[in-house]
Amino acid sequence: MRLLTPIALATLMAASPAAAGGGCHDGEKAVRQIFESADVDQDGRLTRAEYEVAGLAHFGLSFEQTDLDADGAATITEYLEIYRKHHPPAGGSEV
Ligand SMILES: [Ca+2]
Ligand SMILES: [Ca+2]
Repeated sequence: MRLLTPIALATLMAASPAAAGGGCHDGEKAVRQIFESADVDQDGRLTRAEYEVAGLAHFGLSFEQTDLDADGAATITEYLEIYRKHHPPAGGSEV
């Protein structure tokens, strides 16, 4: 089973540069790990089926919200972009 636990997802949502203590890479590392766990066929793209099987709806986003370019699959690039929107670099200038 590759279902993600609510704890893992809560960790992802709660991860912040300050809490991680090691810079923003720890949070992005967690995003990658979750993405790779959900990407069952490991083709680098999360389809709607993979998204639903992994229970990523608990992430708080719909599949459509993670598929930023609406090409039918979410990539790690899209996930990291979403993560960065939620967790802007501490001390960085707001855009
Ligand atoms: Ca896949
Ligand atoms: Ca996409």
